[in-house]
Amino acid sequence: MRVLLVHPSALMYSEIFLRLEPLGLERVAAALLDDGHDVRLIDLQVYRKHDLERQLTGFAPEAVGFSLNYLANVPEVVDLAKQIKVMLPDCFVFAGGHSVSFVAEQVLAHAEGAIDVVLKGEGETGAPALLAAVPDRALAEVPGAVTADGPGRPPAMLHSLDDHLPARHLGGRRRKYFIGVMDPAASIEFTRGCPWDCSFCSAWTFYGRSYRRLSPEAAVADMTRIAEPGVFIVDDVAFIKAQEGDEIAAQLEQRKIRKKYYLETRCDVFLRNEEVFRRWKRLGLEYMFLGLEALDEDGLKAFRKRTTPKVNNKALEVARSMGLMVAINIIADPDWDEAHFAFVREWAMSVPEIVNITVQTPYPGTETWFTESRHLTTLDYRLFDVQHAVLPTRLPLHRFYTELFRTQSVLARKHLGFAALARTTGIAARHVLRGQTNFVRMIWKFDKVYNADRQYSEHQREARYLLPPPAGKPVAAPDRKELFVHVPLRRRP
Ligand code: B12
Ligand code: SF4
Repeated sequence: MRVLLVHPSALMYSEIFLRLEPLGLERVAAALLDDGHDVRLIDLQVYRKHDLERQLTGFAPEAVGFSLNYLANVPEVVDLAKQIKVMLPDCFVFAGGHSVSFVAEQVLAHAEGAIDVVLKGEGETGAPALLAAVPDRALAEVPGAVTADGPGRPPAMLHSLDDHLPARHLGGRRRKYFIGVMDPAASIEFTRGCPWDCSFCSAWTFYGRSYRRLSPEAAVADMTRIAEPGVFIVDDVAFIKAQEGDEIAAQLEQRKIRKKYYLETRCDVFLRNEEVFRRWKRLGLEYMFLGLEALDEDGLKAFRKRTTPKVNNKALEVARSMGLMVAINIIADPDWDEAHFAFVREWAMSVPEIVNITVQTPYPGTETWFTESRHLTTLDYRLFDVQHAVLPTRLPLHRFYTELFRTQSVLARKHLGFAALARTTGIAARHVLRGQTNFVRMIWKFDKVYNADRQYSEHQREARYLLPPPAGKPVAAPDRKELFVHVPLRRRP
């Protein structure tokens, strides 16, 4: 079958700090190629809509599959699906990915028949099975498939992550993918899932709190296929088990593979497995993202982070001593007032790390979606991107954004502004000379993207598709199995 896979356009966040290859979609593409399909992939983060239209007329796909990892992309994908059904009425349209797995029925309803199936869970097993079922319309039999008639069988977990390494060659425009000064950068996956259970996060609920890994051989084989000098390791929590990080490191050392790496991990994991991180530092680890989320004990408890400010501070200290560049995330509560923002600004300026602030957002698939006692002030999917306030703000909304962006901009200037530019001029010049302008453009784009007026006005737009509110809220945390998309084998009754 001729299959076109589509990744939607970038969200606000990606306009500045990073833009990464659609790794999940590339793995789905690999599985479909292995099954003998003729597959093309277009990423609207780096291509325009007219490029998509050209593919639709030139390639005339028999099936189009959308990646919907982000809730904020739902309206765009629903509208594109509707246009495709007008252009190619016989084309089979399906969507899969993280967020859509939690709102499958609603997205099918918004699409009014333009999306035939939402495929919940991992796509490597589901997508080939789905396309095989299309000729006989035996869609309800496919694990994970949800149709207008409702859900069918539960999604199946991939037997081995070593299968279907990403089809990176399909994307094109790879030089557009970057993260900060790592420009260009590719992405790689070593492990999947997370054994923790933070209340605001759906990474663990998607995979039923399971945690799996690629074999070190497959991980390194994938690394050898990457041409880019920078690599973003997409794992939710990198190197949870020291041995796993060591095994990959040993093979990279043996093959003398050196790259610049960026990864995300937890403070307690970093401290526990300090030696592995030191080894990776020698291999080229430069940047590390630590999700601190809150500065105080109560905040950490509320998020069920299962760590303490003491552990977090110690991790920052050790990372500094190792010469790692650390980025940390703090979640802004819509209840913050001016004094709280000022406190966070002061704290952030007192530490050498890059500080990033996101806005607390209850997402379907998380516990807070059910337990948050404040009423959502909007159900517009586009605002669920952790940059907008969807819960009532203590300050008037515009004032909240003014404070948020004052804080963002103080922090950005600390790293991206004139002082930082003076330090990074060498880097910037080298990038431009190599034709890599992503990083340089990002430095100058900040004020255009992060702007209180823009943010506030986005609340005034007409919303054609509304997220269904959680029923009967607030409630106690639901039975966690009800939150799971995948039920790991050992937990099945
Ligand atoms: C790496 C990552 C990123 C990367 C982006 C990678 C990329 N270009 O896709 C970066 C750092 C840029 C990023 C940014 C953001 N992220 Co992010 N990210 C992740 C993370 C940790 C892993 C995703 C990943 O690459 N996994 C590995 C690949 C192989 O798996 P996958 O993409 O999920 O694909 C599989 C399935 O989803 C499915 N699938 C995917 N596409 C398709 C398509 C079809 C047709 C089918 C059938 C199946 C299918 O099959 C794939 C293979 O099994 C997830 C958490 C998680 N564990 O999922 C959060 C996560 C997806 N991100 C999240 C958020 C909130 C964001 C941001 C909005 C804000 C932020 N500060 O983090 C921004 C917005 C990004 C944007 N679109 O512009 C939330 C999503 C919340 C939501 N419900 O919308 C998540 C779940 C984290 C969380 N804390 O809950 N993110
Ligand atoms: S926030 Fe991090 S540690 Fe917590 S559940 Fe999500 S991925 Fe795991």
